[in-house]
Amino acid sequence: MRTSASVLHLDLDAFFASVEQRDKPSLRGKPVVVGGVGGRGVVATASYEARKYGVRSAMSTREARSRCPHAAFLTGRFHAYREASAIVMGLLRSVSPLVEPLSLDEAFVDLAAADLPDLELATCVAVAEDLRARVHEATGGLTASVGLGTSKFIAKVASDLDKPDGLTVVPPGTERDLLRPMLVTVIPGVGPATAERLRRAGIQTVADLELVDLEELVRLVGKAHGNGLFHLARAQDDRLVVAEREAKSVSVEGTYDTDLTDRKLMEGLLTRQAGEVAERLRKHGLSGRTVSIKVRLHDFTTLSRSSTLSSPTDSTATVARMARGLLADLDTSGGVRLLGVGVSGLADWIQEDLFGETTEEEVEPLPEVEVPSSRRRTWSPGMDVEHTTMGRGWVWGAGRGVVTVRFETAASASGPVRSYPDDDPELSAWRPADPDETAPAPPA
Ligand code: DCP
Ligand code: MG
Repeated sequence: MRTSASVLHLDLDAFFASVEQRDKPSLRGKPVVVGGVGGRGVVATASYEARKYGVRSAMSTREARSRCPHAAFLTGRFHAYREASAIVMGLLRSVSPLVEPLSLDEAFVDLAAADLPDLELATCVAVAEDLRARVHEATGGLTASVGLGTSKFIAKVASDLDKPDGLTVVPPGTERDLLRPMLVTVIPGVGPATAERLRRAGIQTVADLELVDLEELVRLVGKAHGNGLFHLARAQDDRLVVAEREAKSVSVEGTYDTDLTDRKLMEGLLTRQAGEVAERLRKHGLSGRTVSIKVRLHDFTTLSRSSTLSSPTDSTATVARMARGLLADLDTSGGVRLLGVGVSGLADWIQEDLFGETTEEEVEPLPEVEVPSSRRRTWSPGMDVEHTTMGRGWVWGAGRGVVTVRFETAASASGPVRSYPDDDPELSAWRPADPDETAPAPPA
C-alpha cells in the first residue's frame, strides 16, 4: 500500500449535459437531459439543475419528462463529447505519463509517476487544484471533481464526495474511517444483487462487512469475489494505474456453407453471437467499450466495422444492439459467408457490477449509441445544424414537417429561434471536420 495520497481520480461533472450547456448558451443554468428522446429512451445524464427534480441516469426518459417537463431533452452529440474527453485526457497526460481512462469522462492519474518534488499531501493537493482549473479553462468551462487517495478505490470514492466541482482528499491512514459508515455498494463490484445477498446476511455498511471473516464472505458471495471484497472492505487495494492496457478482445464468429441473404437471419445470428461474447466477458469479469462485427461477403471480401461506447459493457442486449446497428450500414445483398462479433477495449474495472451478476434489465440503460447513418435526414433535438444565411445552431424541436432551430454556439450569446420546413434545402446537419464516429477497424 502507498503511504502518500498520490492516486488521483478525475471525473467530469454531468459530462454530456455540461457539454450541451457549454455549446448551447440558452441552456446554461437550466435543466438539461441527454439521452434517448424516443418513446423507449433512457436518460444518459442530467444536468445538476435537472437532478434537483429527481432526474437520474438510466431512468426512462418518460419518467424524466414527468419529473421535469420544462427540461431540454437532447440526443447525444458524441463528437463533442469525444473532443472534450481528448482535451481532458491530454491535460492529464501532461501531468503524469501514467493515466488510465475509465470512460470518456473519468481517469486515474498516478502522481507518483509525475515529475514532482515530493508526494506530500500539500503538493498533491496543489497539483489537483491546478488540474481542475486547467480542465475548466481548456474545455471552455467544463468542471471536474477530483479525489486524491492512496489507492484507486479510495481516489474514486473521494472524487464522488464533493460533486460537482469539488476536490476531496483522503489523507493516508484515514481510509477505513471514511469507508466504515458507507453502504457496501461503494465497493467496486458490489451491484444490486450482491448488496441484496449481503443485506440478507445483515451486512449493509462497510463497517458491517469488516466484521465478517474471509471464510464466511466466500460462503456468501463465492471464492473469487469474497477475497476481493474482504480486502476492499479494509481499503486494501494495490491495483496499479496502467496507461496502456494490453490489447485484449473477446470474439465469436461463424462461417456458413450457403450465402446468407436474409437480414433477419443475419441479425438473429449476430444477436446469438453477441450473447456468447457477453457471457464470456461476464465469466472473466471483463467489460469492453468497442463492439465490432466482421462480415465476409460472397466474394470473400471481408469487412470490419466497429463502434465505441462511452463506458464499458458486458451486456448481451447492448452488444447485440450495436452489432445489429453496424450490420445495418453494410450492403450484404450479394450474400454473406461469415459473421462475427467482438468486444475490445476491455477493462477489468467494471462500473456496473464486477461480479457479473447484473441482469440484462440493469445493463440495458447503458449509453444509447446512435449508430450514424448518412442516408437519413432526421432532425433530432440537440443536433448541430447549419443554415446558409443564419449560420450554426441546434435543433430545438421537430415534427409535423417543421424543424425549429436555435442559432447559437459556445462562443455566441443566447441566440434567436427560427422554424423551417423540415426539407428546407438551406438547412443541413453540421459535423466537425473530423467526425469518425464509427471508424472502420483494420481488416481482420
Ligand atoms: N452515461 C451514459 N449512461 C449511463 C451513465 C453515464 O450514457 N447510464 C454517460 C453520460 C455521462 C457520462 O457517461 O455524462 C459520464 O458518466 P458519469 O457517471 O460520470 O455521469 P456524469 O458525468 O453525467 O455525472 P456526474 O457529475 O455524477 O459525474
Ligand atoms: Mg462524470
